[in-house]
This record gives sequence, structure tokens and C-alpha cells, in this order.
Amino acid sequence: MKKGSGPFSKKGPDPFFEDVVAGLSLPQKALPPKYFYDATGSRLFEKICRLPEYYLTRAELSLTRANLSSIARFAGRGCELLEYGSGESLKTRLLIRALRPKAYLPVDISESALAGAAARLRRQFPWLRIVPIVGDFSRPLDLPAAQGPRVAYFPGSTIGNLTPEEAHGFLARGRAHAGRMLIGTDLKKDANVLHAAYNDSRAVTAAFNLNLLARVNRELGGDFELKRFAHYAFYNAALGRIEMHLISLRKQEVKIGRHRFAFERGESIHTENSYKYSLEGFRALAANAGFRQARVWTDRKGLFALHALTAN
Ligand code: SAH
Ligand code: AVI
Repeated sequence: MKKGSGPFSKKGPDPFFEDVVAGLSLPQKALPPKYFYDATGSRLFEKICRLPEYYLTRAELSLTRANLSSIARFAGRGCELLEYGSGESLKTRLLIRALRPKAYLPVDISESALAGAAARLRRQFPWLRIVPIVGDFSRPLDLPAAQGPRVAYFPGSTIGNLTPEEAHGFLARGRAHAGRMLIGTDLKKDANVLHAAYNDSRAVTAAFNLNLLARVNRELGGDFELKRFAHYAFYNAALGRIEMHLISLRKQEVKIGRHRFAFERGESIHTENSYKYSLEGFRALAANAGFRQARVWTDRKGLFALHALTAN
């Protein structure tokens, strides 16, 4: 078990432990996707972004490059740039070059991804004030006071990992952080294209999904046998989302500390939703949370969208 963490940590109850126990006690077992991103998970996600089947990153990069000057006009040069779920801050480099922001505030739950990105950005943009913030955007965030106009950037379709209700709450809270937002969403499309993106031929997505169980073993002393679970991802058309699950390949029991969890053969742990929005669907979601869509850009293939939102 990782030192200083786990159920018996001196720092008080461990939210990871509590969320895992609560999630595995539900009738449909579930684990929150934010726990994918330990150092291994963040590295695996970076690999996913480079897979031929995972079109999302390339589509968003290409639409950002193609529309950089109008994106910069919307954001306003010299603003403070706040980014939620910044990861390796790949697309952000384009924005930093175009906007020359006064400060860059990347927020991420993954300490390792945040530290790696900040070090690279400091080398690439020595003039830029970088304020990395380890935090959880699914809860109220305590941010340093803004010293000028602040624009929030939430690329990658990470908002799609929230349910529409959670996304509404996130946007409503975000109004206190920034009056303008740039949000990347994956668009609805042929289910075969979606299926391939979440079932890649090199099984990197499978490794990313299974790492969640490995992390429970490493940090919470769980005894999941990874070989006894399989990655499963499918498009739920009725709900407009990819669902990722881990399927128990046999009847078994898993221990985490003093807790025991029974699995039937074929029973699943629901690990992630990835919502795909139509342009109108996301515009309506943003409007309900108090944002007007000022602009929207899409890539040439119509795979991905970047929404420019202004608080009403
Ligand atoms: N923005 C990058 C990375 C997307 S991956 C891109 O577009 O490619 C999702 C990122 O959000 C990861 O870096 C992950 O660590 C972070 N993340 C996921 N859930 C989070 C949460 N609840 N709070 C903060 N960061 C979170
Ligand atoms: C971070 N997020 C937007 C990714 C997605 O596509 O939902 C996470 C991911 N899950 C499987 N592959 C990538």
C-alpha cells in the first residue's frame, strides 16, 4: 500500500477509499472516473491520445489550429487562462502562443501530470506566470483571486465524463471563476467510429480501465486479480454516451481492507461515461447553466466542437 494513503491514513478518512467502498456497494457497482488518473493512468491517457482510433485529440488540435485567431479574439489577449483537467497541456500551448496570457492556472487531480506539464511549459514559455493547482473540479474549487479578466478552458471532452446534471453544476460553479469559457465537446457520430475509439486494437484503453483496479490494490491494499476482469466499452445510444465497464470473468470475492465485495460471473463495475453532444444539445445545457454560446468551431470532419461561452 502507498505510504501515507489508504483507509488508515493519519490524515483522516481517505476520499479515494470512501468512494471505492461506496461505489462497490451499489447494486450496479461503479467507480468514479476521476480516479483513473494516478501517474500510470495519466501516462496511459497520453498514449490513448496518440492512438490512430482515438480521433478526439487530433480533431480538437486541428480545429484549434485552424481557428486560432478567432479563438484568441474571443478569449482576449493578455487574459488569465484557467484550465480544468489540464493533463499534459498539449492544446494549451497553441492558446498560450496566440493569447500571451498574463498567467496560466492549470487545475488537475493528477499531481504527476500537472508537475510534468508545468516543467515543460516553464522551459517553453519562460515569460509566463504558471500557477499549477492540484484540485478536483467536481467540487467547489478554491482559486487565487483573479488579477484581470479570466478565461476558463476545458478541452478534451472531459466535460463529457460528467453526467449532464454534474456538467450543469460544474458550469454553474464555473460562473464564479470566469465570465468566458472555451469548452471542447465530442460530437455525436457513427457508433462504429465511437466503438473503435474506446476499443483500440493495441488495448491501451483496456490497460487504462484496468489500471483503476491496480490503483485500488496499490493504494488501498485491495486484492483484485486483474486477469479476472475484462475491459468492456459500448455506445449507449439512448443516453448518448460511451460507457466503460470492467466485467468480472468469474464468480469471485475481492477484499479491500476489512471490506469484502462479491462478484457474479458477468457482473460489471461501471467506470466511466463519455457523453457525446449534438451542437444544439450542448448549447441548451450551457444556456440552462447561465451561459450564452457566442461562437462554436468544429473540425472539417465534424467530429469535435469547441464552444465559446459567455456568462449571462
Ligand atoms: N485536457 C487534456 C487532458 C484530458 S484527460 C486533453 O484535452 O487532452 C482528463 C484530465 O482531467 C486528466 O488530466 C485528469 O487527471 C483530469 N481530471 C479528471 N477528473 C478530474 C477532476 N475531477 N478534477 C480535476 N482534474 C480531473
Ligand atoms: C478524458 N476523457 C475525455 C476521455 C474520454 O474520451 O472520455 C477519457 C477516456 N476514456 C477512455 N478513453 C479515453
